[in-house]
Amino acid sequence: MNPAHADALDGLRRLAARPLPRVADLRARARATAGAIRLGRSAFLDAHGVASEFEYKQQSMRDGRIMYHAHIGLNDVDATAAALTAIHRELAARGHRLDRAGFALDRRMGLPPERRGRVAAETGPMLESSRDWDALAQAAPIQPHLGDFMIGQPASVANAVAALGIGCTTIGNLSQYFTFAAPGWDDVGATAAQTCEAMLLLAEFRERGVMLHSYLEDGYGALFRHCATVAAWAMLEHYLVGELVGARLAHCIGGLTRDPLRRVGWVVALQRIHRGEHVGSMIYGDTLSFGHEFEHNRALTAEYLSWDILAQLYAPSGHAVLPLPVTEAIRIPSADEIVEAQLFGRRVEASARRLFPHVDFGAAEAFADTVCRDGQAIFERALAGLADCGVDIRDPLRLLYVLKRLGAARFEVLFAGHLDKDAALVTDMCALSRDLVDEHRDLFGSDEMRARIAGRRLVVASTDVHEHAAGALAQLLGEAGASVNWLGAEQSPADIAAALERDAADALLLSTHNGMALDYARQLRAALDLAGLELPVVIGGVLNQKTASAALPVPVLDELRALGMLPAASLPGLGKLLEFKR
Ligand code: B12
Repeated sequence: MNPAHADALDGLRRLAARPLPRVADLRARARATAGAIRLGRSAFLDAHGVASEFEYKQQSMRDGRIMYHAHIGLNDVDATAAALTAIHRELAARGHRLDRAGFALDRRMGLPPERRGRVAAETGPMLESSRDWDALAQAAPIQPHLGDFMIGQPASVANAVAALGIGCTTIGNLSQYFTFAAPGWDDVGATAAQTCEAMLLLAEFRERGVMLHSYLEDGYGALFRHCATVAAWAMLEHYLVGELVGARLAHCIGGLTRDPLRRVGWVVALQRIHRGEHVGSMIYGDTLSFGHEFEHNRALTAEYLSWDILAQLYAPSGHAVLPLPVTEAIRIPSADEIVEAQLFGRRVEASARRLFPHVDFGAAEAFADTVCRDGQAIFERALAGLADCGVDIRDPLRLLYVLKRLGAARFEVLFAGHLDKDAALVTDMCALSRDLVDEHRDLFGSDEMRARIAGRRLVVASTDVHEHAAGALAQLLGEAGASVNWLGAEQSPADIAAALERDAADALLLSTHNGMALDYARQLRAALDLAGLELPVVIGGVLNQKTASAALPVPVLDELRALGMLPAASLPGLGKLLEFKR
């Protein structure tokens, strides 16, 4: 057995024994909390006379109606509520409606209120009073979807209670539990217990149509190399939530799936994984393929959205579709950009309905066959392997804890390693990272670049969950002869300063994406100064910042330069920025 394998199994045995709260106590507490909650009524539920979004989705599936989703999160709740009202008004004026809105909240919402003030502000609104929560459900008859920094974070239970109170009946996001760190918080046991208790709370409202949302590509789905492992993971979540917790699970996928036939294939595969009972939340638009050219982005939307609509005509699953605004690769969208995308989407629906009778779904079915077959084998191997290591696989809290600590890479090595040998279906995200490295290998291998960086001690890290650019950069620099210390994703300013104090470096290369570039850079500069550390800091990614004076995050390149940082627009641009004193 290879040493990495043996290590991982040893690690599992240790995790199996770590003391955790009893699920029976968490379930009793969830039941008591449920007893004290009055399920709210959103303006949407009242407008459509339904008890829950689940009921509305079933009705829409029967009527052959395509439902629409928009993801929204301006800098504060008033701007976000005003945007909802405007979107509803603009669409209604043309005879359309938006069925649901997902709120991209500020990441600090995942923390207990008393911990929120210490960390960098990020894109999206904060909800700090019941008035703020109500605004999301009453600004317009658009059903609220709360799936960011809710369940899966240290404040899971309180946020789930608030969401139920405003009539939000689809609440997430189990996948974020496995990958999204709450800034400055590292108590995995406490987050696991909060996540488990919040899921048990939703289970108490299952018969009233409440669903737990999980966006697979927010989680390990963005890190697994093989599509079959993503399918196995969906089976594991279905087992954990459906069988062990007793809640209704609504899966979402799509943001990192570029191949339209795979997008249809996943709708079919998830229905099989949920044994024909799946009512999905939304199919996320193909965000990964978006660039800075708006015409290119519109054409992309026409392509992926056609197939997402065809999938709902072919195998209705209740998933709402998401026409992405053209600004997807640049920043969070404005209300006007959302309206433009939604109207564009209705145009695409008309042509998809005409195309439908002539479309062959064979390739999509074949994709579903393969990932479900191979996924089932991985799923069974995982449960058996975990049980062999003493993990109680009937304990949802134990599974949450162990699987988060194990991580995506070790899970795939332990239970899906065989897939590396054959040309299994590699995920589109994994293929993109691999292609990025291939595309830049010659440049980083050039004499000029090697002369510049060979032998240099370089620290590479990401400030948030976005790790593919930084990961590719770390690999390219290592191959070009640098000694690379890859810290990974979700690194706080304090983590970075501590790593640099532990191991001296010649430069720091940071990737950031969440609209906190300036706040983060200021905190990092302070931490480096405090530790007396002086080194070049190159920073790339989405270099903007949420501010109180604007509704959308603003670019901050000049401000970063004023802090002595070196903003980088792309990988090739790195060479010129790295000047080392001999
Ligand atoms: C993939 C992705 C995700 C994945 C990340 C998977 C993973 N584990 O890495 C998932 C789905 C998990 C995700 C989550 C979120 N995301 Co995201 N994500 C994207 C997406 C679609 C692509 C980014 C990407 O990986 N591209 C591929 C890599 C290889 O390229 P790149 O990162 O663009 O980097 C290039 C350059 O910038 C440069 N570069 C980047 N870093 C560095 C560093 C250095 C030193 C150098 C030299 C160069 C360099 O080189 C690369 C190649 O050219 C973008 C939209 C887009 N199309 O760009 C949104 C986007 C970045 N995400 C966004 C947001 C807001 C989030 C969330 C907060 C949403 C939410 N509310 O949950 C969460 C983050 C939560 C957290 N814990 O941090 C926003 C940022 C908005 C803003 N700042 O204004 C974007 C722009 C989408 C949007 N319009 O809303 N996301």
